[in-house]
Amino acid sequence: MTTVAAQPGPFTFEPAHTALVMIDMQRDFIEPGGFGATLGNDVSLLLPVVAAAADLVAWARTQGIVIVHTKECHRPDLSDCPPAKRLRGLPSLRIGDMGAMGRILIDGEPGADFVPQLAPQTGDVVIKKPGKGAFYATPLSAVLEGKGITHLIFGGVTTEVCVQTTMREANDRGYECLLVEEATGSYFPEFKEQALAMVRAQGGIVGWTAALAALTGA
Ligand code: C5J
Repeated sequence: MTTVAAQPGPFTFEPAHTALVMIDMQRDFIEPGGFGATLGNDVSLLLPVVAAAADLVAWARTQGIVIVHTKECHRPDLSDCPPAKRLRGLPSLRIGDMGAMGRILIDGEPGADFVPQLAPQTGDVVIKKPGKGAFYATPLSAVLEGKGITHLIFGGVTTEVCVQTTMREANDRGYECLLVEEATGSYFPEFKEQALAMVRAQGGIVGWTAALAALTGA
């Protein structure tokens, strides 16, 4: 068993029954010209997350922890993209339109791929998801159950959207969840801080948060 100094209290896990879920570290969210930028966001705000997320993945490999990479993307024919998602707001380009990194948020296009520092390795699990939560319309539950996973460690982007949604889905399914603070980020730094606070409030209503060094030094 490993115990980490976390908030609101210690987080204890067995690496053999733990998975790291790295959420949506894709070029479409992190690089200029992708989905995040079309929505008017300053994507450079997510750059500091990349190194910390890569360090988290590297640490998980040394522990033999299952590594899951999620990828928000849609089929080229958009059959898995609800019109409500595609048509909402006034982005400069919509999902499926041609952008600087290929069609926005479409599976197989360069923009939907992972940033090189977070590229999956052989043996990692890749989950393609059409929604914000990684359990919705994906095989994630079955994969985790098949591997006997009880605890999840989270990183990725963005904290208050896909990371928090997935953590809440996981919490409702009975997983013990830890979010690693430096390995997650938002286009809105204040939303990140509030999301971390929401997770660990009320005795850990959604789970725990911890600094990366607390985990890697545990
Ligand atoms: C968003 C995500 N922000 N991965 N997706 O639309 O958080």
